[in-house]
Amino acid sequence: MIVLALDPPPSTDPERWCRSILSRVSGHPALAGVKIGLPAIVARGLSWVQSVLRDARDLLKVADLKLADVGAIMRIVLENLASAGFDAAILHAFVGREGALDEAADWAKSHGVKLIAVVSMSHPGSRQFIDRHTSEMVETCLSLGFWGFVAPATRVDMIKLVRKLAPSAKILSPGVGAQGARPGDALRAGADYEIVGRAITRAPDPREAMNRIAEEQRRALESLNR
Ligand code: BMP
Repeated sequence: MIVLALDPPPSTDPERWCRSILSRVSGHPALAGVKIGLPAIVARGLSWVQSVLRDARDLLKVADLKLADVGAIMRIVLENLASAGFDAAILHAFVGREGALDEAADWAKSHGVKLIAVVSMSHPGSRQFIDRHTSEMVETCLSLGFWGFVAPATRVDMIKLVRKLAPSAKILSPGVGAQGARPGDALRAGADYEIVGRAITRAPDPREAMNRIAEEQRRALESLNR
């Protein structure tokens, strides 16, 4: 399953770019969700996002601002994101429970927004600080009722660790394609979704690229069941 990262390149019109990609991949059976983050929102604000998300209908709609602030501020941002039509939001777990994650979790619970915590990242530098605390961050976020975790397709040992600690949470794994991870490897390690951006959005034919990635995912999972 694929969560498509819609990160418009600079000097494009983000709305037209997102609509054009979505129109090419919409209805694909492997497409489970879309993720919109800083590249799109910094370029043009939030107002246009609402109509794009409306077109995404029953897909998971993830806001990726990787929030890392005090609780009161994260609640304001979450409220704006929910009003724009997002049903899930990504937060950094390293800000800790008290006065930050706990307040965000309270707000999200009462407004039906799914929270997803970053507990390990796809770039090598994640090992320097973040990965040293992955287990504690997973435990804290689980106790606060977080819906899911971001763990990297580029280091499947981290996915396995998160899956062991959180058997029924969702795991979303970036790093497939442009960052070097092979489609399907994260799913085999226990992820629910592979986050894919440029390998699809910058391909000459995004639908064909999605077909190819979905087929690789299928084959990887099939080999697991053999
Ligand atoms: P791409 O497939 O083009 O490399 O895009 C990956 C997407 O996943 C980007 O939107 C990026 O912000 C996000 N991401 C990541 O690459 N690594 C992480 O550890 C966490 C992310 O959210």
